[in-house]
Amino acid sequence: MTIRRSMAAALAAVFGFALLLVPPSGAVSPAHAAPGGDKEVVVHLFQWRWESVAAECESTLGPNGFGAVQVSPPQEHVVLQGEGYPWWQDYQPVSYSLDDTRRGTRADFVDMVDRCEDAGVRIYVDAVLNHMTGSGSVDSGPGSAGSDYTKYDYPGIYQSRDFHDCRRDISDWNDKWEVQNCELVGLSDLDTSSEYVRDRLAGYLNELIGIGVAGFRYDAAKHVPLADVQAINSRLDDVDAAWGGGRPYVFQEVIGDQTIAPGEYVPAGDVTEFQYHRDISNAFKNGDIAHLTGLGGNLVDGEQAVVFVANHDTQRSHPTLTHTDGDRYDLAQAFMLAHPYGTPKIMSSYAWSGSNDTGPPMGSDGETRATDCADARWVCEHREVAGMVGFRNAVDGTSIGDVATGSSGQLAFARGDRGHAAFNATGGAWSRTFDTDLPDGTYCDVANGTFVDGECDGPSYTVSGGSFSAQVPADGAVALHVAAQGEGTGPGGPGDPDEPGGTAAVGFHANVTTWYGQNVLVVGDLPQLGSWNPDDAVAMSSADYPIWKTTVDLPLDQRFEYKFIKRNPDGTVEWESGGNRSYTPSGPVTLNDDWR
Ligand code: ARE
Repeated sequence: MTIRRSMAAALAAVFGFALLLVPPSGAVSPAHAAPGGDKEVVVHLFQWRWESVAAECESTLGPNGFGAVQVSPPQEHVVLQGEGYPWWQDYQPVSYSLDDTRRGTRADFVDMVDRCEDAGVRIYVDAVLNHMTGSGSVDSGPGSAGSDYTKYDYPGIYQSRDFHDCRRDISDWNDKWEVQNCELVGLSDLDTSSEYVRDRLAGYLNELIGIGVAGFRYDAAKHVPLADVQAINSRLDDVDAAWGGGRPYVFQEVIGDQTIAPGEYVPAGDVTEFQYHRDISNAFKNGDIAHLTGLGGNLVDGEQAVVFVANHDTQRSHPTLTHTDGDRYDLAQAFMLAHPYGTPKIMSSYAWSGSNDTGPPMGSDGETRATDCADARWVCEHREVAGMVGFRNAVDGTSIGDVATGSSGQLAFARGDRGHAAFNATGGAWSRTFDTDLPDGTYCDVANGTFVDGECDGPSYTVSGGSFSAQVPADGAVALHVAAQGEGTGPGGPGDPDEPGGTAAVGFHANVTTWYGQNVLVVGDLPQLGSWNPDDAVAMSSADYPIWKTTVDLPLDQRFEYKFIKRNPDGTVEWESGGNRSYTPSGPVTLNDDWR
């Protein structure tokens, strides 16, 4: 860790970035565990039924290397028929019974934990510790498992004395005492300083650990004093031997503000980093990403931060960039997976229109439907970035290396000699040759496909002599890593059924004398060669000056025309003389030319 930190500092000095942060090391502190070893990516399958989560672990999450699923709160909750069964019923516990929630039974839950474990995927439970029910339209039972209750009275669990005395809404958010002792949106606020309440909460969490749950999101953690969170943590059992038997992973929902900073809760576990969410969402929304290698300086140390582009609250309250933004949003989630900072949490949403209270697809009794990703009501955006999860896992332990930028919306970086990714938050393709430390070879583009069991269903790119040429799609990315090598079958790849001829790697070697500051590019009639637009021409490497080199994958058996151009430092372009050059590749080839 010390070595990585000093490398990061050196790079920061070279590139002038404010701060380069590195991913968690997997070390276990006495207070809490680090996220899932070398598989740290979390996906929030918001409101998914237990059996649907299990199926997703088997079909998608395990094979693609996801580390964990955050599941919606598994405990008896209020049932608000009169309000159309809103999604937020879950955040009003009635009891800690797992018997019946809108997402399934206790048996379904246990089966999910087992099946996900078999697929190598941990379950993190969204745990509501701060409060019980509110006094909305329905303030008495029964709850989803049939329990009677009224606000401040939950028979057999809590009675009035177990709640804080400030029985009104938080009104002054600048007053920490109020934030922690009064009621968050009118929810009965548990007195977590009480030994009984602490035991009761820990009992619930330990039952989950006993089932095989490996970690928790503590909902509304900043409304529980730090000492109380730590007292609850100290009562927790170690997790299942399948997960190494150490402390459960704890991350706390702390929305930092002027009263409580997320860093305050680091002693009790990781914390959600909302400033990251704001910075990244805005940067991608505005197409202003070229500076993002260094992020900002005001973030919690990356080893303690859980990061996200959007979560289930922000997609409703601050929808800067959400699944409704399509490719640009997917691109931001892909970037988060490629960048070393924090523990990434991918959002997986359901679609809704109208009220933000609208619950997930459900039956007339409010029971949530099984997820079907082919049904547009389930967005399943985690599948759009599934290939990038392997990238995250493969580059673990490396820092950001070579950085390349084009316009302010374009950024590419190496992750040591293990990965290289390019992001293009503009409306046009970004063609260029990237210097890379990746070893020579053919790589699966995991930004546009997945790599499972040695099969690449995306395009592929060839790294040769320390560089690769790519056309990064508009609002898209290209990402290569050492654990995903081989020919792809995706668009542009040789095995693509839509492109029976496939492609061939065409090397351009041009002998060109230039003066200092000039660059040489190749441009031609194919989109891969910029369609004769000098702005989209493919840059060439001067590493073997005066021979300028690049390699581009071009369609097999298709004639193309091309020329070389020189670009001056002021942006003006000089074309070589004479007619267009042309070639028809029937396999990999190197074209040796002299500037005219
Ligand atoms: C519902 C109704 C309310 C009603 C209440 C009780 O909407 O009108 O009064 O029930 O009957 C979710 C929903 C709420 C819902 C609640 C319970 O979002 O609408 O209330 O469930 O059913 C603060 C907290 C933070 C919290 C956000 C929402 O600090 O912890 O508010 N986020 C978590 C979850 C939510 C969940 C809860 C907590 C409650 O992620 O999904 O609420 O369990 C500034 C402050 C932040 C503050 C933020 C928003 O940024 O710094 O601290 O966040 O504003 O107010």
